[in-house]
Amino acid sequence: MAQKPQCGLVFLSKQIFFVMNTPKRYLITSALPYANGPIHIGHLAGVYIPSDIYTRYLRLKGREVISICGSDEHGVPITIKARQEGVSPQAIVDKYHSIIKDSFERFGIAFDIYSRTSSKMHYETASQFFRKLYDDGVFVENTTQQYYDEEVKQFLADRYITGTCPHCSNPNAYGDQCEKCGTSLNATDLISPKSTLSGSAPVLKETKHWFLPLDKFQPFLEKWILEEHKDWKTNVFGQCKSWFDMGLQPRAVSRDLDWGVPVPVEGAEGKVLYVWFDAPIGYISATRELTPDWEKYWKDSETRMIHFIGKDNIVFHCIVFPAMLKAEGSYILPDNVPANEFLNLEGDKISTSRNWAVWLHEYLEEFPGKQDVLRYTLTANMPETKDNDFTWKDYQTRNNSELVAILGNFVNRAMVLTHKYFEGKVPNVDSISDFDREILNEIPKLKKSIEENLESFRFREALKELMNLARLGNKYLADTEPWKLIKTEPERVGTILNISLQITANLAILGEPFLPFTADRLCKMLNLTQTTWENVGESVLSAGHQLNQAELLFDKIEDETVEKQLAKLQATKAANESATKKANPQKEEITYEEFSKMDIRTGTVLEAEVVPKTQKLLKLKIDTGVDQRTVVSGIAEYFKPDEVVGRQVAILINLAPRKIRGIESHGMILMAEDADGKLRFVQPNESVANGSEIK
Ligand code: B3M
Ligand code: ZN
Repeated sequence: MAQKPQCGLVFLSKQIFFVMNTPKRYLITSALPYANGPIHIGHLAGVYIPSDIYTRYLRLKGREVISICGSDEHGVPITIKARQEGVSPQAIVDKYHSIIKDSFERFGIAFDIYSRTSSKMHYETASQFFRKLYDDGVFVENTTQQYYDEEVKQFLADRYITGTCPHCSNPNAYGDQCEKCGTSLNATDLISPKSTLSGSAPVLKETKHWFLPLDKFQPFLEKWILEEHKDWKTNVFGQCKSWFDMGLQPRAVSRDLDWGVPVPVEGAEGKVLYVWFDAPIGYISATRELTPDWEKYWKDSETRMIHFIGKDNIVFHCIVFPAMLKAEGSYILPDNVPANEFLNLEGDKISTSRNWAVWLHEYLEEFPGKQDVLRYTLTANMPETKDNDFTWKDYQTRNNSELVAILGNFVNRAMVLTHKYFEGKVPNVDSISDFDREILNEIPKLKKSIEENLESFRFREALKELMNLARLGNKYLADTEPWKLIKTEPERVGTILNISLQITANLAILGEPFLPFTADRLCKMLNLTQTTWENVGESVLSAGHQLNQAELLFDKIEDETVEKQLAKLQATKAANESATKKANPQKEEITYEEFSKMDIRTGTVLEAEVVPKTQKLLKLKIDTGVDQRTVVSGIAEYFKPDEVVGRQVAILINLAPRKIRGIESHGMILMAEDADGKLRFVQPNESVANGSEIK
């Protein structure tokens, strides 16, 4: 099992050296996203941005590190989606695996491999892993009563069944887990269970499964976590402790499903590995695909394994998977599992089913070249210790007030002034003033603070320190005002700009884990190739070094951009609401003859005014193509007069005239009324001659 790298105190000649046995190598895993939908900002803030920052940081430090991820392609979430879309599970995972993989690549998430659990390598690896535990007698074979849906003739596992959580009373807990309190469940734990396939109350039916006896692993797991990993994040440590307090229960690691890795045991036809047994093994199979040296990552105690996940996956990565690895006997265990909490969107929980999300693949299309703006905003708001919220207003503010005004502004001034006064060459340092020294001394301090924060998975703090370096640069230029000295003290200006360019170069190196696209552009502008963590300091660029052309790193995001995104979300909300509202039942049937009596035409509104002393009525003058006539219409709550003048409408012209508030109304405008009573015009999709007959 992995020995934690110990801080050794070595007393040598009265000096104390901290000898931190830096791990020989790192194995970074990121939760395998279910291939039943695209990636959204909640996934990014919870798992993939922290994982990517940490991995990039280790690479910059020259550490040996691999970053593993891939699509989680089994399990009931996939088969439910397939059933919804009327296609095969394979079609679903093929579709979303490529969308997810492509969007990660375009967003700069730099995995070493992004694999998938429907791969042959995974089937082989997962089957071997299960078989080893089976042959070693680790599993408890048990025939138990499982919930069965008699209407669809299917056992109900995981998300095929829902009910009330016995621990937190969440009414929408699943058969394997309650997402609200995180507790892992057996379907039979649910109160008033219901099939999500037919909606019916399921019956209990006998079936055989293999159970991982987590109860037997509790003493080991408690010692391993509660004594040896007190350094784990409070939210993680606390969840694990609560499960220990409840007492771990045996968990079935097989399912009666036709989609998944078949249970490699005689007499197990129709049974597959439980997705949460199979998926974490996906980390291993992906590593096997990546390198023939995979065992040095998974079986060498000098490797430090870190799992990046969301809080709903803590039980599987801190309890179930470590028990599996311990039982198998040849694997290391995770050294840390820095799970993040959840990100909400505009104050509401992100939801795939309600389409309440900012989808990564859509963001990349709508905001080309702005990957780092989203990376920056999500890191600044990362839900590291508690749920947090993403708003488009904050996205705009972070971009305009921080990226543009602080980072972009400083870099641009340093670059432009050097081109203006020194032909784009790094100037010589003349003499260093006390103030210069004060500024330069801040660089190693900020570097150290960024390091310490990243080593402790405090990404928000680390990012703040990076921006403090940009603030330092801005302050330095504002206080020294080189533009005022160029005529009288050009050597002083040279020193000021040299120091400003060293700060810029440090921003390029230190910023790479957080803002890789910006760092790349900065390096190109600076013509900087040496960018390891050790290069950070006060003389990254030598005097005389030729810079490339300057360009603006960020541009302002206007209010219209935010309004467009908010309108998109409002439309989603409206669609959700109307989808959940039932339409009125059909009216009594009529014959074609009865319908053909109605004379419906296209017309154009010529004039409109509110009927005095009413809230709902507009008096309209309409050109029906047959004549011009007055119609009184109850649409004033939804449309102002100037919004309807000139609009083409559908009008029933042979309706008997009626007096409304003393006005004779000749006809009726056809409107669509939604479940909330809101009215919308029914109109031709392109303008046609007035009087055209609607049939
Ligand atoms: N597919 C992600 C989720 O629960 C799950 C992670 C598997 S990591 C092995 O949304
Ligand atoms: Zn619960």
